[in-house]
Amino acid sequence: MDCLFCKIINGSIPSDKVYETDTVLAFRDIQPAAPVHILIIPKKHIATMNDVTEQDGAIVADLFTAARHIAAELGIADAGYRLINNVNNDGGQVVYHLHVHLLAGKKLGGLLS
Ligand code: DGP
Repeated sequence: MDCLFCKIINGSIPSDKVYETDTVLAFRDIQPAAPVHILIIPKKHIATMNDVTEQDGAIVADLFTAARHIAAELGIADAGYRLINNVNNDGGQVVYHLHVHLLAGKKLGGLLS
């Protein structure tokens, strides 16, 4: 499959992994937008949030559970963090494998513009 994040999952492209389960992988973004910028992805290839089905409920829960574990492990849970999912072109999605951005490490500015 010609998917960048599937190649990171299968190890053919290296990544700086921070968390992994049977269903989820998390690694540092190569273009960090904050001092902490981690991508949390399902191991199942799902292109966008538009492709999530009712059968993927456990996977979506696993993404958010992973975020909680990572925040605790990195010591950022109390200070706070932001989770973002970009969908398609207007949402700013560049990689078409579902992912949640975890941003932290500074006071983040306003989101809506
Ligand atoms: P999005 O715009 O939501 O599709 O975000 C895609 C992110 O993926 C973007 O912040 C940069 C990151 N990225 C792109 N290529 C790579 C890569 O090869 N390795 C890592 N770690 N991150 C990547």
